[in-house]
Amino acid sequence: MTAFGLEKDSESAVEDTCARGIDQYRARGFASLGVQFDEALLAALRARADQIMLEGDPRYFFQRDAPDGRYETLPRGSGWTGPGLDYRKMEKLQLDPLFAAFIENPLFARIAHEVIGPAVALYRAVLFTKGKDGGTHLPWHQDGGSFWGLDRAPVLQIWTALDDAPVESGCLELVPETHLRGLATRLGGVIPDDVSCGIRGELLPARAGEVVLIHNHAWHRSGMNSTGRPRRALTICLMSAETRCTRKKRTPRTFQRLYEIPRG
Ligand SMILES: O=C(O)CCC(=O)C(=O)O
Repeated sequence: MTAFGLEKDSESAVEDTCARGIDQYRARGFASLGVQFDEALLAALRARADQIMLEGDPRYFFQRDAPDGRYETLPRGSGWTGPGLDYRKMEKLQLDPLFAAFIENPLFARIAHEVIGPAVALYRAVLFTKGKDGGTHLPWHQDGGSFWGLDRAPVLQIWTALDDAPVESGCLELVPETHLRGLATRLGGVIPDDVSCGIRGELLPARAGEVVLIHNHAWHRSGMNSTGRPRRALTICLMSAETRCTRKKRTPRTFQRLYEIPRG
């Protein structure tokens, strides 16, 4: 294990994994890099995620599961509503020192520099949880569009399973090559039923510590969890540090720089 809990592979093996993964991500819209982090680190991240959900903290964004597991009935705008492990989404995890150190790991830095370039910023760091009681169905969606309020489209998300995520836990499902078609709607987000038309994708069960690269425009979704165990995953969205927030009604957001390359 390394300081970042990376599984220790030779430098050339890491390079091969990244190169193959990035090629596949570019061609298909997603790619698994296999298990990259060890259990001690994952256990610490899971414990911290649970602690944040149980204690609450106004700096983070929280969204609790829908009582009936339906995306349409998700509570919106309520934030943290008391201790519980059934928050399906928790954002701004870059504010937590443990998650912040994890996000800065050298594997993610290498991928970000290769895909985006030397100047990288973070759009969001989100924990998606499917609680032991089932979680919420997440419909087909794309992560972008005018709703995101940016002057250019981010294209790279790095998803890491903190628990095993077998098919029955509501694993990721993605439709290959959909990232090549751009956005289904100008607004982005959920893909209307008359556009997705009952399409099925590729199920991507993952083991704890597995890393998946996801193009923001790749159609993806995830189902309910029937394992009786939580299924947590951290996803970070990265973009060029030149990206600007276009929102007008509130102060434009600024974005944290990551993976800065020392000068000289
Ligand atoms: O983990 C999930 O179920 C959803 C992940 C997702 O939608 C994302 O990373 O953008």
